[in-house]
Amino acid sequence: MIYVAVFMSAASFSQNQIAPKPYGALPSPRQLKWQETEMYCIIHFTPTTFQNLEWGYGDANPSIFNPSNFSAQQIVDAAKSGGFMGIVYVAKHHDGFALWPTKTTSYNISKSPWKNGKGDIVKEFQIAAKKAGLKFGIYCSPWDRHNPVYGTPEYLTVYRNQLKELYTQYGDLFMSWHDGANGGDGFYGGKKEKRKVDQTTYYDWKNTWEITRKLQPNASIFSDIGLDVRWVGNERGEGPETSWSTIDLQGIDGKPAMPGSTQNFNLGTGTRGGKHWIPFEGDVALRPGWFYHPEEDSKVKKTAELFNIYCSSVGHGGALDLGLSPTKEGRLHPNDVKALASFGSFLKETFAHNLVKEATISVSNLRGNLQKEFGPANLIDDDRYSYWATDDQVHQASVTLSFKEPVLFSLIQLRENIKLGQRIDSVVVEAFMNNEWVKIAKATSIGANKIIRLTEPQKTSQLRIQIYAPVSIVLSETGLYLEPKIVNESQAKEENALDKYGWRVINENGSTVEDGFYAIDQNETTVYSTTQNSIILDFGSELTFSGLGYLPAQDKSFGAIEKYELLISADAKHWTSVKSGEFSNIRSNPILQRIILDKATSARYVKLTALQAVSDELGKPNLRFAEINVYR
Ligand code: FUL
Repeated sequence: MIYVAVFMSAASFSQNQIAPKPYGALPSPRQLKWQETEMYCIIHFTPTTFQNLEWGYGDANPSIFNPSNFSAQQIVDAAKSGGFMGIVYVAKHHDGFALWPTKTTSYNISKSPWKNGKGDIVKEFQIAAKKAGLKFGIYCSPWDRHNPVYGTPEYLTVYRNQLKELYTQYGDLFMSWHDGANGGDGFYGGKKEKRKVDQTTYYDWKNTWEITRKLQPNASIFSDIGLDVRWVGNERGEGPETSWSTIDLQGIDGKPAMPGSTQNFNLGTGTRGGKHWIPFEGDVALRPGWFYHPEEDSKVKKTAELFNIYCSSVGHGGALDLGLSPTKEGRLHPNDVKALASFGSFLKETFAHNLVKEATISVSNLRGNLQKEFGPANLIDDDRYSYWATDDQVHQASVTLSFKEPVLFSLIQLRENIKLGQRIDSVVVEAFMNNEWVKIAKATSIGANKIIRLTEPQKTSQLRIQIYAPVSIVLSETGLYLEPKIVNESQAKEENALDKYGWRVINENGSTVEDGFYAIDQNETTVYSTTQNSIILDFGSELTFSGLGYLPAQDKSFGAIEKYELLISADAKHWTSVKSGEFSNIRSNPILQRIILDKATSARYVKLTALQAVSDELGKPNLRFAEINVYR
């Protein structure tokens, strides 16, 4: 008996002299590099910019692509001023127009008048990124609404050849970005039809991504399910508080999980102990849409909003991918440049001074008693791979920070050394106040980075972090910061929107729909839900207007109109159609949609009808409106 005990403690003693064994799924070296990048920008600048659309149909004449004053450097430098470390350029969007002189399709930049057909925008971004010291990545849309062979096996060869060109002519890429939006209406060489593809098989991703691995081994592959980086499930850039870097993926209808056909209920949260290491990217545009629209000049996100997004993307263990949209001129609008620079200096100011560096740090357990290898000094050395660790048998431990003078803080930052896996289940943060320990925050899924943002700054001279894990604890960095106050950032209002006094929502027989009010109450959080496939507004008397704004419900995308028809009437009986079209990308990014009429019109009644809408899980077609605006 005694012998066994001695033997065991000798065994654990020696185990604790060396690094803890890794736990669960682990990141690859490629993913570690991606994780360190933390913030990058994705740039949409294609003929779609010149059409003022979000999704080009694939029919734009290449002659419209002719920026008058393009500067990749202006755009990249603005991204850099925002603290971003890389850029991803959309070399081909869904409209199928290649922004580099490709051999794979004649629908490319050499057919545009820009630089007399000798230009190469991908090259210009690559060079500008290099000059600014930023990483470079590429997005090449699998869906191609122009290509006549899209939907046939021949297209896969075209797409793979496009990737091969992009992988061999533009240096080392840090990301290869693949979109999940796929198959549907398009120009397709003039056929103008709908082409459906089976996303689980059509792109043969397994072999397609072999090309990426072979030609760009350092490029992290992003798609809605990975391979290296997963989509977070929304285009607001927000990851939930609990967001594990590990995940188990499930396909739809019993098919294997593939881009565009994966259950996305756990894309945000991941899976604790999941089989794959695939952290999330939060993608969101600096403006409401991914492409530049002059009418959104006053809707550029400001520092407060960007910092919220930062905290729930980078601060929830993912990365922030911010969409930038150059104007037709080929530069970022001054409002965007200003927003990026202000955000960048806010971040610098916020994280300039880590208060923990002033603290005495004590820990409740120290692995093998080895100060240098596993001691708490590693928690403040700005090295995300050095760490404090506990003995193998200690799965619950605390770090206590003691300050000479009370400190004021509002952000608590923690990092694990993810080379050893995502080990920590949760943490509880306590402050010593009025002679007792008071719980002030808790968190789960620490991973590469966790920012706990307090609702109010707290002041204390002692702070304790209780940590819980199923294995020995490995914590790499601890930070305490005070978020500076942001002043003078007003929220932009919809310009040109008419006053809605006296309006009502009616049904086909003219009677008032009581809760229709929610669609015209100037409140974007209240929702009017209807089983009808239209909303009808009665202005009370004839009104002259030039367009209509439609904001779908913001909580979930179901009930959003994907294809619409707008009609007007003088008597709510006889209707005239004034415009129809698609609300591109509304499923993923349910932002305000504007229908601008070719010329102003007058009517007492207006009807917005859904020709196609996003149905809910049960296939119900309810339409859900957050707000309708009408423009003068
Ligand atoms: C989406 C696309 O459909 C959008 O147009 C945009 O490119 C965004 C980044 O990804 O899914």
